Amino acid sequence: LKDPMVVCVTGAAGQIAYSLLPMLGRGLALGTDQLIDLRLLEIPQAQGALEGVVMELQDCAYPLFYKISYGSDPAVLFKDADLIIFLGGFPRKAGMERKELIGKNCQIFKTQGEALNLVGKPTTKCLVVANPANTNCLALSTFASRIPKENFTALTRLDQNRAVWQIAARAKMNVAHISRVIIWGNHSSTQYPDVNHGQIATKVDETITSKPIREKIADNNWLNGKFIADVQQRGAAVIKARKLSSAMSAASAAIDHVRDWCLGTNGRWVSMGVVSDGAYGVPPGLVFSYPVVCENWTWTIIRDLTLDQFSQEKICATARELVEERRDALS
Ligand code: NAX
Repeated sequence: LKDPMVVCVTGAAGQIAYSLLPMLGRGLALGTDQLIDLRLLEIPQAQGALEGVVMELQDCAYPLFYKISYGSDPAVLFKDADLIIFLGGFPRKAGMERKELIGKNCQIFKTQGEALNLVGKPTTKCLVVANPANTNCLALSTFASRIPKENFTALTRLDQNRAVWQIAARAKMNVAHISRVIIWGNHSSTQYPDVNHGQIATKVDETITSKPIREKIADNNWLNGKFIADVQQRGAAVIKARKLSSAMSAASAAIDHVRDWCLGTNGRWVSMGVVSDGAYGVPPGLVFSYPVVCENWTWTIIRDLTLDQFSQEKICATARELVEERRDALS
């Protein structure tokens, strides 16, 4: 077994955490040989519920959880962390404006960013799930300026997984056959699920060949219309049906994101919110979802893809929304 990594999860008494922690304990994110020094952060009012979660984790008796601690002070729990998964945030209340939600969450990420700046390491890696995920991630990295910007990522893998499922179902294939589906931009309804570079693997006489998604699914009206809208609105559809927001799928996507970042994608493309260096005309500094490949805790943007006008407009629109969010968050 490898020496323990310090992994902190915020919002640890919430519903995503309840699905995520068992997957972490079973080694699905960092490998089944990686010991974990687990730290759980919650607000003071949720410490009672958190104690219950800790009791259950103890009762799961995961051998990989070498130590479990919890509390409400980020300056204690973030100390020397190797990985922090940020699930904790201020929820959207009925009648609340997006701007107000951004303001409240940015305050949380400012406080946590300042704590991280004091006690984190230059190698601490961060995944932000709490919404607005891209802009929270930007606020966090802004206030933890001692830590390289490349160490901060936001979750758009759930959107990718949703898109891949829709394509697989339409093509009557397994999700494993689908590759290179991209989520561009913000984890919001302006995100752009793009299949123009996507492939579907088909077995012909024992040989596997890949065909463009647009060849296999010839219905352009569906691909450019309902497919995009359904992926963008999937979170709302789950809330409508479940009366609760996505939790199991969000936890699973967060685990996928960490596993791929840590253990590598082996050339597979995945989508992650990462700091823009201006690639594809996106304003530098925004946390923007791009197609990337990963290896040993580094990510590299897939460059030089040809974008048609439809894609360029969609990417511009989601970048514009992120510019507005940045203004609301940091002004
Ligand atoms: P819950 O409300 O069940 O849990 C959030 C927890 O965070 C609560 O227990 C709360 O006490 C805690 N919390 C609040 N402020 C905190 C702080 N300052 N420090 C530490 N903990 C704090 O929400 P849940 O369903 O678990 O969702 C968590 C976040 O993920 C939400 O912001 C949600 O909007 C976001 N999501 C993001 C997704 C993505 O793909 N990026 C998809 C799923 C989800 O909607």
